[in-house]
Amino acid sequence: MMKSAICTLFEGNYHYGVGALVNSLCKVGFCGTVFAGYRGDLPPWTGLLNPHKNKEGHTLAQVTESISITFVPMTSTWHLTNLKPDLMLEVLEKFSEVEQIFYFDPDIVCLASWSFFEQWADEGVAVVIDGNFPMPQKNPIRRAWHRYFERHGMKFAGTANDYYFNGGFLGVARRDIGFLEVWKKIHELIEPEDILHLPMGLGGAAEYKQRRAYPFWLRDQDALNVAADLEGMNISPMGWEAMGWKQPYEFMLHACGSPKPWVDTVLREALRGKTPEALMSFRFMDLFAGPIPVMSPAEIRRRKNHIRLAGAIAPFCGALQWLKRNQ
Ligand SMILES: [Mn+2]
Repeated sequence: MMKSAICTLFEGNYHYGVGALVNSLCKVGFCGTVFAGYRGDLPPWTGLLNPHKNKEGHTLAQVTESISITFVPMTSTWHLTNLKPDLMLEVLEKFSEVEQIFYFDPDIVCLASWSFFEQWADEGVAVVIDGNFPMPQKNPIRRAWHRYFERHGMKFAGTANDYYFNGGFLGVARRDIGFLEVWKKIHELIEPEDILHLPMGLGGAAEYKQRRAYPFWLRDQDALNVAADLEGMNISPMGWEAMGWKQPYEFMLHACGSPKPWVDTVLREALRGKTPEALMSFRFMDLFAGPIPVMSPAEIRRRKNHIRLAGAIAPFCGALQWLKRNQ
């Protein structure tokens, strides 16, 4: 029996997403531990799960008989998104019985049965193609990566073809641990760029770094793509359907845009003509219910009504906005 473990990273109101992710894992048949790296406060719902401390002082919460969460405080000053390989490697090093390690962003929920994910990571490093696909080998940004990392002795083999992968999910078998080590190494090699502690979009960095033309604009995701293109890497890619960005919606749903499904601003946006993403929103709402009661049933009903109303008025508000713009 293969044993897998899961990692996620969160702070602030992303705890809603962690709750939905764990609830989805309960539904698809995952058994084991979710290692939730965090900064700041523990989720308010932790208290409902009889939490206790382990010998390292980490808080442990039992969700069901087969799923528990270990909350791991992250001490690095880097932005949490850059700590994915660190947390995954830490779990593999500490728990020799773990054969596969997965990372999910806290804005992702799982839909496919857990055995599907285990088979996937068994094929190679499980990754999903991003919206920025394609990125051919001679793409100038990819070529800038080649030049930068070849100076550090890395050898590119075009393993990633013209794919560009999303950094929100990956699954790695212990056999492919070298992928995580090199991903971490790539982070260390771009640390002199002084961007790893900055928020998404690199606000606070030099102006030219706050644009896609800058080769490390998306940091951990760019670093992941550098790793995937190196000689000897074994990757197993899936297309957009795996993130729920096109049909069939049967693998994961990744609410990568903003606002996140737990932020109740759909009505305000509908007034500006934006139609809510009904499929994502309703699925997340259902997953807020349990086993972890991330939101009360009354709150979920209220939010669903906001989504319905927003969906109904958005086309009309959009038409008014259009008329106003084209007077
Ligand atoms: Mn995400």
